[in-house]
Amino acid sequence: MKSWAIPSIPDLPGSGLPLRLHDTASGEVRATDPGPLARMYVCGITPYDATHMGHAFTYVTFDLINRAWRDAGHEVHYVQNVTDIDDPLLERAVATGQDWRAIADRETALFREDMAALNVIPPRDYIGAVEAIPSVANHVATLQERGSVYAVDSDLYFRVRSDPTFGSVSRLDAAEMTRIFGERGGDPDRPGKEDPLDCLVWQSARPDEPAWDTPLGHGRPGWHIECAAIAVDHLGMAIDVQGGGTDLIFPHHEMSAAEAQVLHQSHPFARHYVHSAMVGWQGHKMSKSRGNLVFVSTERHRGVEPAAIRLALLAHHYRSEWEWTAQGLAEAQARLDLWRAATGAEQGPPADATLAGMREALADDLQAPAALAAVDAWVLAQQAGAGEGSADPAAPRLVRAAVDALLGIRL
Ligand code: 5CA
Ligand code: ZN
Repeated sequence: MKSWAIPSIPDLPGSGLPLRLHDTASGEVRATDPGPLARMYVCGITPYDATHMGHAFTYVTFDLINRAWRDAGHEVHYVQNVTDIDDPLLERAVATGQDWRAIADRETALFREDMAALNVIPPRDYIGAVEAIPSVANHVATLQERGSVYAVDSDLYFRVRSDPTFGSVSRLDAAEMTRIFGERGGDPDRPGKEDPLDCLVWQSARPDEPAWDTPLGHGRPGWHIECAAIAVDHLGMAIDVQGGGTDLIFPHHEMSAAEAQVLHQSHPFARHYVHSAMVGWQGHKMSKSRGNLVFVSTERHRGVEPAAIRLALLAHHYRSEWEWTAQGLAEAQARLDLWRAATGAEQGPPADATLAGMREALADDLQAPAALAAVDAWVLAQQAGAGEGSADPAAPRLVRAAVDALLGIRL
């Protein structure tokens, strides 16, 4: 699939620090240790509605990882999917009388626009579920050869316990997994399953639903195998980061890791499982199914600057839950104006320590609020005319470049 335009990223003097990130599977903040090429897979949207602030928070979080690795001298191979065929999309098509493909195309186009406006570095490979169907079918056939697949009626299920490490991403017990599985698109109670947690890898064609011809028969892929297939095809195993929001920890990331590990007979699928917290609005998690949404595009179209939206998102650490508010956006706009004025000045206090402080904050599990505080401190000092004697004409430019390269905010 077409991705979106690559933003220019200014070069900074020196180099960023090794990035430490929280890993859901170990429950610890640990150093990432990518080679020259860092490899990251982040779960993409299901395009049946527009990008909301929760999505934006998640993709900006992983954009910070991308930028921190680049600053530390790594190249980044970033892959993202689009779930352009799945139940919610078909349900929306039926409810609104539109063609499911038209909805997916339109919402994916809007997502690209939103991401470009938010200055998010695009994935190198942006892959739709539909275009991945031949590969998914191949991988399911391999799982069959490994004895990890069985049929229920004419649908195919993956035996999750064929991965001896199943459960190690979410670290939930079986009862907890079964409960959550039922709530998040799974079918623990379907008669004929060997284990309630086994997950669908291939669904045979249903009347009035789209289906594709493959060696597995006429049908469509299950959700988890889509991401497992796309990730291993483009990145291989032991990728540096598998990412998404916390709502994907179980079942999605548990299942796709298990499938990839059985496919490749190796462990782990990912060295870090990184999850961003849920953004709420008016007391509830923002979700398409609940309908309590603030869309990036609606805000843009009413004249809100995308950089202010991004700065409002960055005011929160990626692992704390928070609520989108008009006040948070207004504060971000005010901060942006202040930063612009200060970095537009002809001189300012030396900024080497500011750059170092931003790098330290981001390398420490993406402490974006602390990185913003480091910029705020320089801006305040600049405005107060601090250190007039030692004022540096290159400092405002350096702060502007650091804010652009590391935070993705163009002043
Ligand atoms: N297509 C699947 C992933 S393969 C999917 O979950 N799509 S989605 O459109 O529902 O969500 C896209 C991304 O946004 C996921 O990483 C999800 O975890 C994240 N996300 C969804 N809602 C929120 C929210 N309220 N706050 C933060 N992130 C969210
Ligand atoms: Zn996914």
